Amino acid sequence: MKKIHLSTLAIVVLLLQSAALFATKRPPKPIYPIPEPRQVAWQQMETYAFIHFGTNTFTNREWGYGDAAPQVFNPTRLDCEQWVKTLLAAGMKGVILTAKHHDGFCLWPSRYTDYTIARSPYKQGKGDIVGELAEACKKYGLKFGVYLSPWDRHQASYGTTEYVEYYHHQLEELMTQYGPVFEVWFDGANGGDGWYGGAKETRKIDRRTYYDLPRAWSLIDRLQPQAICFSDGGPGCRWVGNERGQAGTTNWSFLRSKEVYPGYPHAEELTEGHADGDKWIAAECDVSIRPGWFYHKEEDAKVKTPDELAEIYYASVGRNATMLLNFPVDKTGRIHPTDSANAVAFHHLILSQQAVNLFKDAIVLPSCTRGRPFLSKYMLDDDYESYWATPDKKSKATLTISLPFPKKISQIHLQEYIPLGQRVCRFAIDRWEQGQWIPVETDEPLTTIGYKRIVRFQPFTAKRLRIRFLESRGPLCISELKAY
Ligand code: FUL
Repeated sequence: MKKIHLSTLAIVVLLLQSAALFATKRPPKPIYPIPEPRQVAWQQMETYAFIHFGTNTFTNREWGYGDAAPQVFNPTRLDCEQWVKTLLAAGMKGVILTAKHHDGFCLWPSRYTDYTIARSPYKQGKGDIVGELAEACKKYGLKFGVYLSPWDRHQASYGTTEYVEYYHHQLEELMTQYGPVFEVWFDGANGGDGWYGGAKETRKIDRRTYYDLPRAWSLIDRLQPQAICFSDGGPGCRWVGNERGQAGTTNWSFLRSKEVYPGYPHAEELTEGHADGDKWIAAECDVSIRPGWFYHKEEDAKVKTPDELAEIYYASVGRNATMLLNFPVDKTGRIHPTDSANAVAFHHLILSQQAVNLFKDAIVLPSCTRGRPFLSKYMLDDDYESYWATPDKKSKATLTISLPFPKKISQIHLQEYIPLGQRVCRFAIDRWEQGQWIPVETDEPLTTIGYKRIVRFQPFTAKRLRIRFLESRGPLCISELKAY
């Protein structure tokens, strides 16, 4: 009798245990700050392009003083479809155009000034390059964005409240006339000397308050709710603190948002983000394919090579940032053949380096798991929305990866499921060799992961590897794990 009773109990316990094991678990609680869905969608673009084009292209300058005659703007073979096709072939997912740079000249016929393309010879004053590019983007499936320089060295009213109204009106034109916009660029270079309607003087503004940027951001939220606003301190994404395309090897997607503003003097902090930041503001790496942002014939032999561009990709996309690659359109109105050839070759180089995921048929054994549907196999399914997670109290864990046969590996990709926050602070990779675990020597320290971390090393051949998550802000949520 007693015996029967015990075995019944054992069966009940067993049933309860397996029920617990197979029961659907709740996802880990988010760890704040977390991104908005539009910030996740933006980061998933990974690489997109900048186009710097304007009077500077024709006057051979980087910063126009604001006094160039509109007649100098005279592209003879302009073709926005050539830009878009080139950018798509270079793997770019979007393009941001300098609708207005610091010189104040507008590439669209703004109602609020006559310092525009309407007074240029281009299409006898009937052109609208913002519109033509937006159209070409729509036709070929590239996302479209704009750069509207807050600093304007042409306008006489610059420095007064009248100019601020002018600026907001122009922003409204751009946000209403050209269809969906994915990003709006608020440059940090601000104030200083300029033509200012002939005054030719130096004007200083308070970078924190002058432009009333919160108003601009709420206008964009209302008219283009999917758009990301770039500035040194966000709110959508932040400057990475340099124009070399280099994110920090440690790169948090957070900032202490009240401290950072356009023109923030401690740019080096933006390279790593603020580990204790209160807002999700991920980094964007803006970098030009040439030394300058605008076209200069003397830089025709200084176009970055495919290898140099690949290094930038690994230092930006590979370190939890996006890569914003600038193409200086030339005087004819086209992307120069060298820039186009190198950018396309760069894209093919990356594709060839990441052609076959060597972990595709791996068996990944986690030291712990949260249970269904957060199993380790979801790191291998190429679906960002599914992920492996650890139980609530487990912020350290090990993944042991077994391959069906030895493979030569030179990079490992890790992606956190960022809708629940950025968590990992430190991790390590080992390979199994002659009966023991040997630490893999990596090109850079293994600290943060975020949306994507690409770890590169001297290629080695292995059948078993191990990833140790050593420190995290909470339970782990890893969405993708790949090797090439
Ligand atoms: C800077 C500007 O001053 C440069 O001319 C360029 O537009 C670059 C992307 O941002 O702050």
